[in-house]
Amino acid sequence: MVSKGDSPAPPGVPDSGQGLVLTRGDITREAVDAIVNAANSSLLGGDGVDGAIHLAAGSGLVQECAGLGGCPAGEARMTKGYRLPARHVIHTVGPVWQGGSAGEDETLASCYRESLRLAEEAGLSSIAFPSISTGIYGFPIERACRIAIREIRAFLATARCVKTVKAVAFSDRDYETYRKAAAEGPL
Ligand code: AR6
Repeated sequence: MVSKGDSPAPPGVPDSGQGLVLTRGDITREAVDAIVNAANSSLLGGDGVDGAIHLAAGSGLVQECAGLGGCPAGEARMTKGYRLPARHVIHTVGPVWQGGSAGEDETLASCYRESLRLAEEAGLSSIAFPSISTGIYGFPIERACRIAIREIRAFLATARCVKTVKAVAFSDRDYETYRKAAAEGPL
């Protein structure tokens, strides 16, 4: 599933339900092995997708997170999914946008790589990402989508366990941005 309606999948984007899958919706509804949370370094919850994930998961999630001792930007930590349909949550901390010269691109790329590495190490096969850093943290979405798609494709090329990586856009506009970035081909 990549495109809406009957439009064909853009080049390089499989529509078999495996590989990179672009979709639009609320990530808390995704019944995958792991959803990724765009957290802050405390891992104790916040607004945006972080707030939505904690609300849907219930208080068990923040209790487990409290034992993790936080997480630096660019790294990731895994917990159980509690009341979510997803079995696990992978919490990663994106960069705060500071204009683009403060290593934001590399930190964002690291969030994708580290989250995927944890999923692979745990033997998971499906994982769903929100658009990390593009809300409250202010990272421009076009630039973030290119980085996300580049890292996901590179990872899938060698992954053994992870078969499906969903990029979940929260709005039609964000979905279109992902679709255009994916249609550009390998980035
Ligand atoms: N499902 C999918 N995507 C969502 C959802 C949802 N339910 N809700 C929001 N988004 P943000 P950040 C999208 O602000 O920029 C928190 O307070 C949203 O439209 O959630 O990484 C943390 O604790 C946007 O495209 O995360 C941190 O303090 C994307 O998710 C800070 O915000 C990310 O937006 C992290 O900021």
